[in-house]
Amino acid sequence: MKHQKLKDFPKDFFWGASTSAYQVEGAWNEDGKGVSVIDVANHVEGVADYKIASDHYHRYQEDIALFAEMGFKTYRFSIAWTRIYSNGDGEANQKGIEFYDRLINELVSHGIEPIVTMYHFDLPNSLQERGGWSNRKTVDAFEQYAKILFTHYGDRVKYWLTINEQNMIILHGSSIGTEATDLENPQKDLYQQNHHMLVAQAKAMALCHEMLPEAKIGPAPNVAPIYPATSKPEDILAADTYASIRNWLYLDVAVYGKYPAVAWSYLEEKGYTPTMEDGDMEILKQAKPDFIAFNYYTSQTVAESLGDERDYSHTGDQHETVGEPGFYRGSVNNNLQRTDFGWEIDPVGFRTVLRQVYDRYHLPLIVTENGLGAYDKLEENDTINDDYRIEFLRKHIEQIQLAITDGIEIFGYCPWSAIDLVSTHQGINKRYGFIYVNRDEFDLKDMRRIRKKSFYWYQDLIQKNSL
Ligand code: BGP
Repeated sequence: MKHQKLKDFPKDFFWGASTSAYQVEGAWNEDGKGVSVIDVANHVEGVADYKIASDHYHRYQEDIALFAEMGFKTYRFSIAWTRIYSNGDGEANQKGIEFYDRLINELVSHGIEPIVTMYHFDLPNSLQERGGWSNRKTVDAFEQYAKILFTHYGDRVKYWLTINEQNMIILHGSSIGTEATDLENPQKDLYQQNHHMLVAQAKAMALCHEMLPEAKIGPAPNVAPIYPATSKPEDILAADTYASIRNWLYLDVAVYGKYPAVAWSYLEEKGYTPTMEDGDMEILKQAKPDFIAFNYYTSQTVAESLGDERDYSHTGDQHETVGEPGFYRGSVNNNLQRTDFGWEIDPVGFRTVLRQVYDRYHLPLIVTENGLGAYDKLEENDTINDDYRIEFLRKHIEQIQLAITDGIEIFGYCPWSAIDLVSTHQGINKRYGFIYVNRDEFDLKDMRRIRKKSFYWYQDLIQKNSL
């Protein structure tokens, strides 16, 4: 649909950016922080681990001053569960609580609205040793953790995100650090974990509304539009199947408190249906998110299943194997260009998915991740000419404006990432930030912060509230 006239971005649009605790903070064992599954996961050889990361734990004031200089209206970050409860539950760690108090105060003093992700991949390892999300008790631990966050920060934090990319934790958990504990039947175990996370999320949403009537809370999955490889009806059906398994399962339960029919029949067919306790469906039904946050990087394309291992496709370098015999076959989309790291670039798919999510749930949307991982080069006079990142963001922001003109309610955009940080699989040299951090994979150099060209571009855009 080509509009003759575009609608403006709303006046109070939340322009900002995102990070997550383990990727940016460092200080992995300081001030009583416990060990998370990320700290103990086997790191990919040849790339940085998360021990120092961008040292934001010690430099948050300098970093937030730069965010304010860019004009951020909001900043989306995550709280490390292991700073609040070293072991995931039990006794709280005062120094961890105080760190986020200082960080939130710093944001508020600059007029930046904090958006807090409660859990971004870094499950406390002590909980993992007790079965992690396979153990129903982890639901209680999450509820206790949610309660302490709402108690301490609820006076200043109005926007909460429950679990970052729960769908990626379930579909690609081994590359994130969440493993199945039942090795005999790992997939069934993962869907049991998934159910526990959905219950934990529902309890946290209900608790948030009870404790903080003014606050808003929502889920934060990774959502991708799923394209059929051709217009063949069988391919279209396969795309619909995969969309239900990859996207809608997570959001339908969060919003409507019920598993979508197609994903549920997949779980039945595979023998993966989770065990539920009495009352679980009521818990899921009673909890309601106030908005939907989601991360968008790219679309995915699938075709009719061939019924065997030919169905598996490795899309780019995304550590994501797509395809499942009997259901759908992973496919490559030749209409799209790719990033340095092989991820397909699809701005138009962004508009499509904004429409799909809004039309399915009728809730306001905020984009909590979107961005380009690239090899940036520090040039003379401390310049980083990341025109490719500007181009990527510009094309995606154009699509947001088109979606707003389509009538979609979008209240914010927080690209990944506010500042360079350590990527989930590919180290620090896969950079996403508006601010360069002067370190390499293993040489920490001086860690100084340098404004990239995209910093000034984004600053100008925010100031004008327009492209
Ligand atoms: C998302 C995660 C982020 C971030 C991002 C980029 O899935 O929520 O934590 O890592 O992807 O991915 P990567 O770091 O692998 O490039």
